[in-house]
Amino acid sequence: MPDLPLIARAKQYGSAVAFRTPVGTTTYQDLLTRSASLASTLLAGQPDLKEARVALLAPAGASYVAAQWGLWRAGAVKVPICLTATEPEWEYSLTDSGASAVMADSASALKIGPLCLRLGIRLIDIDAANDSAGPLPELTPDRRAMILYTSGTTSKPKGVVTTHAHISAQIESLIQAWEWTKEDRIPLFLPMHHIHGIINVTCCALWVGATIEPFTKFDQPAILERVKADAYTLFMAVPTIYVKLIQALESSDAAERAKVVAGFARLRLMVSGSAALPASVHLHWTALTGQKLLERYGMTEIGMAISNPLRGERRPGAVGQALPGVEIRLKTEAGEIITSENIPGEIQVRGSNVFEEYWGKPTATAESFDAEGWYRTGDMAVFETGYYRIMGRLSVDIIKSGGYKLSALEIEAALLEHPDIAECAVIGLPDDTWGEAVSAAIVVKGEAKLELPTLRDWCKSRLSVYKIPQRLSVVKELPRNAMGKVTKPALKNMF
Ligand code: MLC
Ligand code: AMP
Repeated sequence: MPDLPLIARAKQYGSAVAFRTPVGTTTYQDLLTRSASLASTLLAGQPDLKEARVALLAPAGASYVAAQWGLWRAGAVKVPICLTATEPEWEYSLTDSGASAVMADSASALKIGPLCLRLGIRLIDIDAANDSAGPLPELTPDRRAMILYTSGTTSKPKGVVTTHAHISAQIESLIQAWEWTKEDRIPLFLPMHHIHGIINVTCCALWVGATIEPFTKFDQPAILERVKADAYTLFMAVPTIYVKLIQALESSDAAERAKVVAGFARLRLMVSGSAALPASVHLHWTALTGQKLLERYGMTEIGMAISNPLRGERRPGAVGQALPGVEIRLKTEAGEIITSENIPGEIQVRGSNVFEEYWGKPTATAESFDAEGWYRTGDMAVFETGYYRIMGRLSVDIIKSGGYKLSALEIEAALLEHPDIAECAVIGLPDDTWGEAVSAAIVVKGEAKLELPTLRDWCKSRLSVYKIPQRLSVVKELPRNAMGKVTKPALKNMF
């Protein structure tokens, strides 16, 4: 197998535009040339990096993809890290994955440079590297390709390992279901350390020869200008973004709103996912723009699994049916496989889309699959008149805020380092914009006083901004059961 599928396909697209920005375009050939050069820089004379882990820290765009392809072509495993993470969070991802190098754009290289120096990790400035391309290794699809850190029911994030074959399966399923073509044009404003941005937008677009317009973040005014100008055929976002767009449109003047709405109405498809899209938001968006959002369900470990149809009813509040190549079943807590409608159970998934392992955590990997190789998602759903509807999660320790999956335990561990906090418990409270808002109940030490703004300031050097508590309740004691465990459902009433 001479080339990875994404690379082999890119070779067919040659002079087609892969990335468009206000200052210019990048063709598929440019990406191939640049990635071959970066692969040589990484290889530094070795024949194959043999699954060495290489972290990637750069904003969405052509340089990011050139680096991603470069490290893949050199035989390395990509470890994307969050642009806005704190230094302790970066350090955890680098040391847990055993990264041997970090590839970063010039601005990010300045920020992460001191940490790389302290950890003895090679730092490659993507913008400066310029080696001539040398021989590249031959790679098979079963090689590990990516480790994505995901928060869960443990206090530290786990590294989700996927191979090139898993990634191809995840991409091909979406290409088929949503009928991607090379005529598609899509804005990319989601973070590049999660699958929504990496797989659903970037990899799918580049698989078919489509064009991406990258933004370093969700730059609403700039994106709306482009929507008005018919720059896109597709739009993929998390529910928080649709809520923010509704707020923005409803507060803009009628003439401006009409232009933006007309732009949205002309898109061929708008997708929502990564968190529950309230039916009210779905209906509101349709009323405003005429677009029926297509809601789908996925997870870092499995890619996308369930989707409303491209053609057919897109049901508000439901996520649809299994995607091509993905097997879904529901299982009761008692372990019975559910075969009829209207009985809730845990979603379990099987297929070539499902990840390989949690990096360095064989026990966690084994526990997440049942005896027949079905992956246990920890999400509850029910099948109703032909559509799955997500009902919630089995664990109270997982929070979804702005589309980010957060671990209550990780946030609690950080808060407990505060000198004035004796005990704490973190939960997600319903929030119209963010889905859930990170909320902390704390017991302070002695007569200490603690208020939300000071606590948030203290958190900034320890936790990414989206993990920092939005709400605080100072309590005399936390509600506990007979075993001494905090009863999180009872906590909700304390806010
Ligand atoms: C940021 N802020 C928050 C917050 N995140 N407040 C409450 N809750 C949160 N979660 C605050 C900041 O502190 C800041 O406050 C202000 O909002 C603006 O911050 P920002 O970072 O500039 O926000 P914005 O750009 O508006 O970000 C919103 C967003 C972003 C929705 C674009 O959260 C985002 O990109 N989310 C997507 C995450 C994602 O890709 N998830 C997919 C995971 S994969 P102040 O006071 O400083 O102004 C997955 C699988 C699947 O789930 O199925 O796809
Ligand atoms: P992550 O681990 O960041 O990939 O997040 C995956 C989780 O997001 C899933 O386990 C679900 O809990 C949640 N999720 C994704 N899509 C949806 C959706 N459409 N509706 C409800 N929850 C969703």
